[in-house]
Amino acid sequence: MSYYEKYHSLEDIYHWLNKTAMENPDRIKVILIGSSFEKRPLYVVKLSAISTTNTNKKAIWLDCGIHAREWIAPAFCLWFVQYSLSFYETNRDIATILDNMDVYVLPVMNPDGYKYTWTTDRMWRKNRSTREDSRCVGVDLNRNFDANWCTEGASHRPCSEIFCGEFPESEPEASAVASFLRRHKEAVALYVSIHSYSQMLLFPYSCTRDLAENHAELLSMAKEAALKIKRYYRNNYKYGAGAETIYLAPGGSDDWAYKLGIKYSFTFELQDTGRYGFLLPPSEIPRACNEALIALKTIALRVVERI
Ligand code: 0X9
Ligand code: ZN
Repeated sequence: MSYYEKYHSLEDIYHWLNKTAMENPDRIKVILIGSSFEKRPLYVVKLSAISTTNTNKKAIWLDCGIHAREWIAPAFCLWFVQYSLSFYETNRDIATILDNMDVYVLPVMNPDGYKYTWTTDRMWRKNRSTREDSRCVGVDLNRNFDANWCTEGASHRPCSEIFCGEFPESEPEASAVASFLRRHKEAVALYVSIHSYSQMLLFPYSCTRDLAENHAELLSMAKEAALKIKRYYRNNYKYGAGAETIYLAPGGSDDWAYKLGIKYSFTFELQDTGRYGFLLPPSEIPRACNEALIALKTIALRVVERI
């Protein structure tokens, strides 16, 4: 069984990152974008084609593990990096994507929460920030972004699983990602955030029932990706605007990135639909990741045509 068919502890993932960067110095750069509440580093892997002479290259942003218990998400980020490194020479789709776009990958956006799911509480969702006025720990990082922040679908109560935090970007993890994207917003053409579970390909908005300005285009991209998953893996993924397809949930990273001007913005909810839920067995990692990969490739190729 390969390294990528298992779940890995946070320490393992940091080690993997270091090793992968050392072994691929011409393809990978590691960028420190900030640190977590408990002061763990937030590393982004910048993945590029070898011969990058084009300095105005567009980019894809991919983050995994905003929610601590969704272990398949970091597993997918690792899977994606490995796949891109291994198949650049032989897979035309991945070559087309990397020849036209760099990919910024944040494998674990919530390292403190992820660590906590390995040591103490497997079902932890939020980050691990503390506050003076409450004994409850953690903010839902996907309610902490500045997109109709803390309206219906989020909570001001620190003990809630969907606590939005004191103010938008109050959390160092959300603020590090938002600052990086603000600095790179001219380059980043596609934003993708990986979650689980429920098998959905979501796009803005989730923070309002209004339709995104390019709703029809996002819908057709998500539909094509879902059809590919169906054709290759015989699995059903729902797709649509977040507010209609899953629920109203303001303050999410996808809506915020969209409002920043990244017109192609998606949240993927990977396997399954509830049999194992967050406890997806390692034996299911390859299929879950391959499904997400084909969806990501499909959408990224459509974005390449438009940039
Ligand atoms: O509620 C969420 O944050 C996501 N679902 S999960 O079960 N992984 O927690 C859905 C996110 C959809 N996008 C936004 N709400 N912006
Ligand atoms: Zn999630």
